[in-house]
Amino acid sequence: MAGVIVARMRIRGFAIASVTMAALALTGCSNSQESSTATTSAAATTSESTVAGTKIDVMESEYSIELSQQDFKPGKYTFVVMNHGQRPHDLAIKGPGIDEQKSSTVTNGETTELTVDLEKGEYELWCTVGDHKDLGMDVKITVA
Ligand SMILES: [Cu+2]
Repeated sequence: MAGVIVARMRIRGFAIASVTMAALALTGCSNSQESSTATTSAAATTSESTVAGTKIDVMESEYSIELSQQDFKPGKYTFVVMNHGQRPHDLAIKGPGIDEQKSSTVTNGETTELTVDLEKGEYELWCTVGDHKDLGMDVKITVA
């Protein structure tokens, strides 16, 4: 019997805690917190486009992908893709924890960024435009 009572008290205590947290969350959204919340998200967006984590320069042209770094440790990386070629290119990546992510497509002289979290393992980076991958825009990196 005592066990049942303790269980009920725990459930009730949990319910109260949940309601309190929900109320706090609501208050936070609708009150003076709003401006600081907006500021925080704006700052996060800015730092992301400024380059989150380790910056890797990626030179793309017909038909190759060159990385400024070959050794990778687990962590956050931003691939800054520069199109030095004449045709449009992009950068896609897949590997542990990443099904497939890709940057926007850029034309000659343009840059685009792709931020990812790399885990230990092997990743493939390639260009998804046309048959560029088969033509040589395909590299593999190992995160160790
Ligand atoms: Cu390409």
